[in-house]
Amino acid sequence: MFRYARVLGSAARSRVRQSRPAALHPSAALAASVVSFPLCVVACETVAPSATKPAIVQALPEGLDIRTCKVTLYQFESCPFCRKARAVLDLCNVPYDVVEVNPLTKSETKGFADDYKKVPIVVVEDPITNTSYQIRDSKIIIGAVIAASPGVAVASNNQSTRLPHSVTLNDETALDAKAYTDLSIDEAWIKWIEGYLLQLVVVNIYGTMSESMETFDYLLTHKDFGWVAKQASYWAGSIVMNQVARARLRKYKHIQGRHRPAFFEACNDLGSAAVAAGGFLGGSRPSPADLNAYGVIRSLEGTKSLREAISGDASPEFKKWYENMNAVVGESKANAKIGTTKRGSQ
Ligand SMILES: N[C@@H](CCC(=O)N[C@@H](CS)C(=O)NCC(=O)O)C(=O)O
Repeated sequence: MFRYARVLGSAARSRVRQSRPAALHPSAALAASVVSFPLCVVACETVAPSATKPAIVQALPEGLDIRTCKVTLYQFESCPFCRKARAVLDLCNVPYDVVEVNPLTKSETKGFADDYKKVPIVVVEDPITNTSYQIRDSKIIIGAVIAASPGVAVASNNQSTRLPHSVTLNDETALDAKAYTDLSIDEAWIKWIEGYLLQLVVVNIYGTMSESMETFDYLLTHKDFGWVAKQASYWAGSIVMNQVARARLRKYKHIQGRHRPAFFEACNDLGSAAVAAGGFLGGSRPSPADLNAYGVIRSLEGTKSLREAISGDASPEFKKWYENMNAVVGESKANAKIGTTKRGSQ
């Protein structure tokens, strides 16, 4: 991350230099960095680190209903992993505050998570016992929030959906049938979502300069930037992320020249499995795999790739699944945002 911070720092201050293509790093972190970077310089408003350290947990104590607690999501706006956390909190009707983390300093999480550099982190404060917990990693957050939301209709152990189709980006990253050995169907889909779908998302939204510019144009509509900061973020972000995506495309030899059709095929794979199972990967109810996929897909918001994918032309089944997910997740339950940006509620 800090490698990118340096790249971005110089990019925003002058012109973007040909950095080492950041091909191996989560690109959404980079996007968030690009978007947030000028604010570090321009606004410099940070949230004081917490005095006490919430216990790191994989699950909340049995019997604790998360909806009776104060919940805070530490995130980057564009991060697909953070979108997953938002999806599960929204689905489970959990009101939560959102803290936008400064990707350069991480000052918002440093006070209680100095050993963990990533987002999302969800902090849960139980007002009855006065105890706080932190949950790290989007997959763990999804499981923990569902388990602490009694009454929410989520499929726990789906058996009816088929496995994802075998896919390959290049010889090293092949997700073939062997990759799913010993995994449950839901776990297999989650592996496919991170190992394949997410990679296709990156190369599709930043693959050409015009796509990259469109993505940043959209991301920046949600930011209260001044004109100069906005222009710096827009140009630096679009150029750097386009280089990231192009480097990945060079590496992903099996989808070269067909990354858009490959993305639609992946959407169709997901959608057709879900519709055949009853509307969701989890059958008649969403499962953790649905939430993982939905978070990744939601990070495409505002892009041509998503518009085309949900037009129904590419896959009516994917469109149906996406509509089903929108319906069950519903409106955002997020309260006002706190953090490096000065904003009201979203
Ligand atoms: N396995 C983690 C991955 C989280 C992740 O990679 N987050 C990125 C943002 S998209 C991040 O925080 N990167 C910051 C860094 O690596 O310094 C999860 O599922 O939550």
